[in-house]
Amino acid sequence: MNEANSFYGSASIASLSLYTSVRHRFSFVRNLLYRCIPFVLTAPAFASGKDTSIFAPVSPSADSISSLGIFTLVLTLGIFIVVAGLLTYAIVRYRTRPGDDGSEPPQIFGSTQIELSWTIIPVLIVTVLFLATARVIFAIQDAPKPASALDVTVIGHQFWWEFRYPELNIVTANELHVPVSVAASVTPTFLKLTSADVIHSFWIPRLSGKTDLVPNRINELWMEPRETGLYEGQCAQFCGIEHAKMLLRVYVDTPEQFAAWVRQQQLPATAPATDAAIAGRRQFESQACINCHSVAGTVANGRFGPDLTHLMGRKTIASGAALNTPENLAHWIDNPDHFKTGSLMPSLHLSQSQVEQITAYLTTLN
Ligand code: HEC
Ligand SMILES: [Cu+2]
Repeated sequence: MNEANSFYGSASIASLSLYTSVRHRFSFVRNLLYRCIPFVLTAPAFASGKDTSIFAPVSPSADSISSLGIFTLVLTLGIFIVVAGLLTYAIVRYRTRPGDDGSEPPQIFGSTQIELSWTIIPVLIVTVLFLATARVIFAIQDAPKPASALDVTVIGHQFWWEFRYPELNIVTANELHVPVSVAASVTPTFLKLTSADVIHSFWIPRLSGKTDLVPNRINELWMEPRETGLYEGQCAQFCGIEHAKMLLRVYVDTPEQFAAWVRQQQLPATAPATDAAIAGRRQFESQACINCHSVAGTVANGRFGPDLTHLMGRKTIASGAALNTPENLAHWIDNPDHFKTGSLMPSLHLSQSQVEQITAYLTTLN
């Protein structure tokens, strides 16, 4: 989330710089340079901002995409330097000088040599870029799937992510757990992507390329993270009013951590023990909550909202819109607009004590 902020920060510094430069037209170039300095200085900082940087890949597919990106950047930077250099040279060399007679310079017309060169060179450059890109696309798409691979189905919803592990019988939301892939245990994760409503897009820049989730269609994506940690991402397709609050969190666990997480997720929901939690469960089951949410082993089997069986195993709620604390849960149940104005969960206008009881129940769902 912070990375996203710093990104917007840098972008707005850049647009502000351009704006101020345009206003002071007299010293346009000088201003452009001065005003862009903060942006140029902060750009590497946000580009290397660990969690979402495209320049810090930790998975082979993200690696090759990143190398291709750098190759393209270097090539186009070369073109930019040549073109801008020639342009600057021409502007300085042929500027108006005192005593110019105002006559036209000699006109050169119809030089086959020049015309051929400015046709052939760009065609060659485009061909090189095309071939390099096609190579990366096919290498990623055709990568063999080892038997040890983990399968996950990702379903995009307005405005949250559903993760299903068909072989492990796990359903969770918004926070994906995958094992790290090391030489001793090669465990890439193969994702099948689809959508329950509109088009969303799955993008964890450090782990893989961006792939859309399209209704009635299954797209595929794989990642093979080599380092443990938390990797963040964001729905990359405008999918409705709360698109910007559709964050993605991928936890890359050690094989032991992942096994423990799987065991925990496979357990049925914990039975509430305290009076408040027992009353809360009764409230929960008598409200509309159960039409939209599932809690394994109870009457709640809705599919419209996130599965709540192991709600407390998640660090955030509502796709990263808020930290998963009892206070935030109470605010959320009272009125989801508190964190996410356009969320598709309605406020059920519960009383203060109903909210407290339901919160007490939800916090038992480990
Ligand atoms: C009309 C369907 C609907 C009803 C009714 C409903 N919810 Fe939700 N709920 C949702 C949706 C959709 C989301 C996901 C919102 C988002 O992130 O944009 C959600 C999210 C949540 C979350 C956050 C889960 C997470 O991991 O992000 C909790 C907790 C929750 N609801 C609890 C409740 C409780 C308790 C009730 C009953 C008082 C309830 N909901 C009623 C649809 C519903
Ligand atoms: Cu989306």
